[in-house]
Amino acid sequence: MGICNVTPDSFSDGGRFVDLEQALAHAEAMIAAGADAIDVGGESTRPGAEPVAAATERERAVPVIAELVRRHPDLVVSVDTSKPAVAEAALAAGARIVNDVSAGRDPALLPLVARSGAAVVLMHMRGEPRTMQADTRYADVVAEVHAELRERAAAALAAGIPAELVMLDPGIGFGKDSQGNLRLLAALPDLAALGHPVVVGASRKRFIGALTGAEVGDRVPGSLAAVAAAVTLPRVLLRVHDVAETVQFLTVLTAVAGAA
Ligand code: HH2
Repeated sequence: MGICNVTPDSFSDGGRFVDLEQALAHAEAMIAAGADAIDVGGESTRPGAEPVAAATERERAVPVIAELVRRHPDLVVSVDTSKPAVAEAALAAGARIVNDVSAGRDPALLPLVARSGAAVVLMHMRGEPRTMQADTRYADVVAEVHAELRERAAAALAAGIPAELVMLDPGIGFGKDSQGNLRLLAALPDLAALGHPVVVGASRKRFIGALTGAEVGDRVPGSLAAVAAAVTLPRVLLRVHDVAETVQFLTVLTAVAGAA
């Protein structure tokens, strides 16, 4: 799933795709490179980011979604939002996934997704983006994140979303330190054992810089290492910035596995 941030302030590509044509050209390049899905977001959730109004987020994201759906009827388009008003407009425009970094914190979101027949990504985050890195201590990060996701998945099922349409994401970088992120990546098989598809978004994130010293634009190799940690899962959606590099990496990895 390629990332299309229609925002002025995203951490790795903020400001590059703020208008409709730029965002579409970026999405088209990712589709040509082999993306199966595109995640369109109109609000940055990087550490320290300020929230934006629903109307602003909707005006940024929905025209891009509508045009992608019109041009590529088979493409899975996802909307990266926590706001029911934005999700509703995106679903009406043809989005098939609501990617919610707050895991359905707004009580209107899960029933809305259930009514639409779309899928939902429930991502773990501690607090909110503005403050989430203030306290990254856990007694047991894996146990706590997985327990919370299990509880949110139960809420999604109770709202009427079928289990195969409820995807779980440990929220790499969302209120976790580098060691916490690494432990969550190492524990992905345990997350998958909860019985839902898993989503992993480690692309270009800060823990890669902390480990290697690489600046945000130079983190493709580290991002691919995180992909390697996720790709053995039975059902996984990889949220990435660098689609061509990821597809090449997965093509060779899969070919070698197939030749064994
Ligand atoms: N990470 C970001 C945003 N949305 N959604 C899911 N499911 N998982 C993630 O790990 C995730 C996410 C943050 O990355 P990015 O979109 O590149 O930056 P920003 O939030 O600054 O727009």
